[in-house]
Amino acid sequence: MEEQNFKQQFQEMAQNLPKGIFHRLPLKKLQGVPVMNIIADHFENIATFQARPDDLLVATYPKAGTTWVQEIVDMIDKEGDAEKCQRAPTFVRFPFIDIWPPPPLIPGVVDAEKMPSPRILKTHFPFHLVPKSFWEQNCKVIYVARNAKDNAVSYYHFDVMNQTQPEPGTWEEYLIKFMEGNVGWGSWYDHVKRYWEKKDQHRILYLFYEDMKENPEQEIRKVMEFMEKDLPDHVISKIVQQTSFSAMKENPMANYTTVPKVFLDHSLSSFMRKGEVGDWKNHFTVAQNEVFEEDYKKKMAGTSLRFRTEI
Ligand code: PPS
Repeated sequence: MEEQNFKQQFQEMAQNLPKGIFHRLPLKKLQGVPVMNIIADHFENIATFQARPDDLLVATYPKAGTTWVQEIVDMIDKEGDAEKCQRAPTFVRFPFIDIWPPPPLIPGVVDAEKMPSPRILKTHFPFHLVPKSFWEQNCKVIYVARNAKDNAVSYYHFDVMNQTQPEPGTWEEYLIKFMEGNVGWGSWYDHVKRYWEKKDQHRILYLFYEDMKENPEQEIRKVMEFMEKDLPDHVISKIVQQTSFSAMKENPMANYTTVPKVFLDHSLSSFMRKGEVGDWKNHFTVAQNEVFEEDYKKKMAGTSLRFRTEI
């Protein structure tokens, strides 16, 4: 289906939704983690999702590079055939299993159930909320982590444009909420640490946004090996090009522009905003940085996990 058809189809669906049903949903605690109320209220249905052994789960804290890795995985799976990867927008190609929206929208797990194998699925759940069947089935998981400062900046801009997320407030207010873990899907610190601790007990490939930026080919090769694929050099070069920020920003099937304005308002900020390492320097004041660093040391004490905030 063409871009315009998707746009039209989603637009019609959005127009038929009861007004405001999806607007700035409040967060609700789920096993200690703040999540959108529509997740907490339906978690029983999500937690019992049946994973299949050949599922590949892309797991991330929001705004860590999910869409980027999804595109890489799809391009590897389709052996560099960009046309096949443009069959549908990101959120149709890869069901987002966390969300249980009100009808007529379809929950991610319901979409996934109908999908033939092998499936590529998305989650932002912290490790302990991922449906147990993924671990029982020994599924492969690709986890992407991004340094906390850039992650917070990206999440702030996203919450400005994402009309389903709580109002972010000012950057100053938002940064405090981020440090307290009082944002959707909870604490960045707990999220990245827990997957890091668990990565050797499960089939988890732990990637860093900063490494992907610095050396995309090297990281794409890691993903390819993890997927047990062997592609020739010219195909890998094509994947590097096709999954670059500039290519994905222009790709309507990867840049979320097919999503109606009632959900994502691109006039406030783009989904494909900057795609850089170190943009935090344009947002953090010196004082904010000092407080952040002090708090970071405490929250990250005792882990061997290290991030780069510049490359
Ligand atoms: S989401 O909503 O959680 O799925 O968002 P997610 O895809 O995890 O994160 C969006 C941020 O990733 C950037 N991005 C990229 N950076 C570099 N290269 C590529 N190809 C790429 N694709 C997406 C996107 O621009 C968001 O980051 P910011 O810093 O806001 O620009």
